[in-house]
Amino acid sequence: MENINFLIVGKPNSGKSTFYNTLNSKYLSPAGPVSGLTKSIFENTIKILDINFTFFDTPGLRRKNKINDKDEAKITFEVINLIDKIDVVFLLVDSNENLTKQDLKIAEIVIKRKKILFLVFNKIDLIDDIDKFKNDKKYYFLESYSPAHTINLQFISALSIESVEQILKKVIRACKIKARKISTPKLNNFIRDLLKNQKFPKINKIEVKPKYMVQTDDDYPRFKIFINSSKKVPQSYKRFYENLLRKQFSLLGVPIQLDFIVSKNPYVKNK
Ligand SMILES: Nc1nc2c(ncn2[C@@H]2O[C@H](COP(=O)(O)OP(=O)(O)OP(=O)(O)O)[C@@H](O)[C@H]2O)c(=O)[nH]1
Ligand SMILES: [Mg+2]
Repeated sequence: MENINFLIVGKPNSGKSTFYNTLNSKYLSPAGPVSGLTKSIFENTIKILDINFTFFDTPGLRRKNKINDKDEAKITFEVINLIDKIDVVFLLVDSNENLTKQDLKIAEIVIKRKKILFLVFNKIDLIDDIDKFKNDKKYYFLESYSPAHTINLQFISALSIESVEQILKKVIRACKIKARKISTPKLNNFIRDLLKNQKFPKINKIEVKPKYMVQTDDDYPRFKIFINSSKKVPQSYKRFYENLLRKQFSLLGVPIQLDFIVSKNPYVKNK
């Protein structure tokens, strides 16, 4: 891993340009209290921790129905397209404001495109009880946000980051997890142990068990799992299996995908 493309997005005034300048240790992108200050995409590459990081600062993203300017519509389109070309997205939110539907929509786009997502609560210096705030957010996400294990939560004050390297180390770790290849024997040992100790959810009164599993060649952890059923598995089964897999192989903070392959005839063994 030599290069990491790192995109900063979020609503206007969430602190993107401030964060961008802190990452670059240089005032490259004008920042200030006026909402909508950044009008174009800024880009800069620097070597940190032996990796070429290319940071992108972007104009604040607003809801479609609030945009009536052609230039803003065009740049919003460009920012969303940029997601395809990058490795990591830092989605900044102002800790003093509630998470909006717009924020969640951006998160959804990033997750769908199988990119690493950090949901970043910025301006944490303005919060009274920081520990309570962090715990509340962590609890909320684990309880109420189904892709919680796909994303990374981060709390910062872009104005005064103690250690940029510490944040970038987390990014590098997530990139490494995303690039992991788990051998077929390891995956099938996992299945063997599961079958010994685990009850599986039933579909039409039949316990649906995995029979064989492989990782694909994709650039993120994606698995094919052959099961003893001819029925399509429901979301709840996917989540159940995904949690076991993430736990076993420490696949946290990265997108993964499970493709269940149903047997045409469940009584015939798949190889
Ligand atoms: N207290 C505090 N203020 C911050 C922090 N980060 C940014 N700000 C302030 O928030 C305001 C907006 O910061 P910007 O970095 O310009 O925000 P932006 O997201 O780039 O805004 P747009 O370009 O308009 O989308 C500025 O007045 C910053 O000084 C922070 O961590 N703490
Ligand atoms: Mg800005």
